[in-house]
Amino acid sequence: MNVSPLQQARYEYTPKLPGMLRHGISDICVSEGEATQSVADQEQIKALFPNTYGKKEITFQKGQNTSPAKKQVVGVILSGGQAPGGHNVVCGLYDALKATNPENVLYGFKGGPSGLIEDDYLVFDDAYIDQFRNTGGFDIIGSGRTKLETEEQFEIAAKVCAKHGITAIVIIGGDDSNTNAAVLAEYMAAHKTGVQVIGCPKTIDGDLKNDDIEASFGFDTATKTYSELIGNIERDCNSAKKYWHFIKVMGRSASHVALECALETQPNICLISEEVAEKKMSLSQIADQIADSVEKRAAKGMNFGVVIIPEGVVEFVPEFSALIAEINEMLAGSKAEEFNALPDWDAKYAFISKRLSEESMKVFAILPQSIQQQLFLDRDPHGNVQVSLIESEKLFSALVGDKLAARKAAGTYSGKYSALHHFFGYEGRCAFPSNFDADYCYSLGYNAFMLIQYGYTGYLSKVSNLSRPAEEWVAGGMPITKMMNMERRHGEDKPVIRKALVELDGAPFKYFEAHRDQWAEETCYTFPGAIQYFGPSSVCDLTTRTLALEKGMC
Ligand code: FBP
Repeated sequence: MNVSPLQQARYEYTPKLPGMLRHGISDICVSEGEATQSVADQEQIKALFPNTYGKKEITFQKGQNTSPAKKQVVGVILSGGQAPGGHNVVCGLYDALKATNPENVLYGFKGGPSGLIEDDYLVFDDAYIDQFRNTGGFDIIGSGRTKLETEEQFEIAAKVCAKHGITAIVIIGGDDSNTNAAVLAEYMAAHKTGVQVIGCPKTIDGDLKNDDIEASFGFDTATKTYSELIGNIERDCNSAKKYWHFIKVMGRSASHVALECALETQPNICLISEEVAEKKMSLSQIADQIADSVEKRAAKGMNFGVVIIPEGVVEFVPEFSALIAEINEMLAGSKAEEFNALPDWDAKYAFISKRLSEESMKVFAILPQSIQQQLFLDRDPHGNVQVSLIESEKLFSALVGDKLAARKAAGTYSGKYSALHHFFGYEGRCAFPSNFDADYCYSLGYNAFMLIQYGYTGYLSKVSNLSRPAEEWVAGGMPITKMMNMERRHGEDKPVIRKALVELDGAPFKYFEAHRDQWAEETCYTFPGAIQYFGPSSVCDLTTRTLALEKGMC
């Protein structure tokens, strides 16, 4: 197989383990901490997880390995969106499993959780795994978004495990997948299947974090990749001095990705969805905020700039969410057919204007026609508007254009405004993992096996102290139930891991807030450049500004 020089060099990279895992398998012992409680709704969560609730936090240490010498057959699943480093979780898991006993076996279920249900798998060996070390992507076994959540699926999963003699399943996924890992662990324990379930925290969105999990893997590499591209655009923008660039970045609901990129590149504007929701901002207010920056910069002769927009922002604009809810209602059931049968956009517009409330019609009316039409074209299997597909970068640039035209007419603005659009999402999800993600992921996988070997189930592989050098990282495990609370989902109260949104009183947002007025008016761009894999540790091993600020390191 032909490989690039970097790919070859990355195959040879040795990921750094936490100091406590570096002494060899026979010298890793376990230290149990206090019994845990869920973050909220303790009685309800305890009742739902009678076999896995209240377990102790554990930490690994240097010392005699006392785990039972049992042959392990482990199955691993990659769940949800790709995130750089997933391959290294599998590699770390494989290496620890084989170092413990060469007879141990690792199955990889293909295409996400459905692979387990459909019994679609491969068995890893050295030659296969070595092609994926320190590389991006999830193509080692593929990923998928099927949810493992029903009793029927669990029953099939238990049968598949019994068929192969599987002793443990490792689920690498986000908040939903790890919630389901906890439910599966409880099922396996309640039915005395002997199958343990361990989760690993993944998502570029950065929204699986809490008091125990400092960062989800992939966030570091994805944000570094986007920040490199944004920095390059800023340079271009400051060279040509003729465009306003509107850049949407991934992050389905939380704005951690946008905020981290802003901290890395100091754009003129970065919207933060959580702030938009908190201040109940309207589309018009947001457009005014951006137009103010355009106007101030134009007054200084700078008809250019960069705006970062988080993918999920429109869902956080209250008037927009209300509009979406009305449209979903308007086209529910057979009404969609009536709408689709209308001959042209004018007829459809008349249909819409008769049915929307006055407030929603006002919002609808200010949208560019392409966005109005998008709201009726791209619908999910339930017939709902797919908000994530809305081109919000184009929406906001058009709204800003309208604001500036009005200001020009009023004589308060006389600059030039020409907008370009970008969406950075898939570009970052399969990049070669940064050294941080390569090390963190390998450690998570290695650690997951140690949890299995010591008999734990319903735990999330936990590696902490991440803002320090890897030598000082702390490896262990946390019961997933500790991170759970009850939330209303699809009309039912469900136990879930709480999604971490950007905290407006947290250090990363506070830093951004303290500097953004200056960034909006002046040109303060910073250029992070490409991820560096080889070179001084001060350049290659740096993690995110978000983590550094959260830990008071800068
Ligand atoms: P996960 O939450 O599964 O990690 O995925 C996050 C994400 O990358 C979002 O940022 C993005 O909105 C979404 O996946 C895109 O999903 P898809 O790959 O299905 O297009």
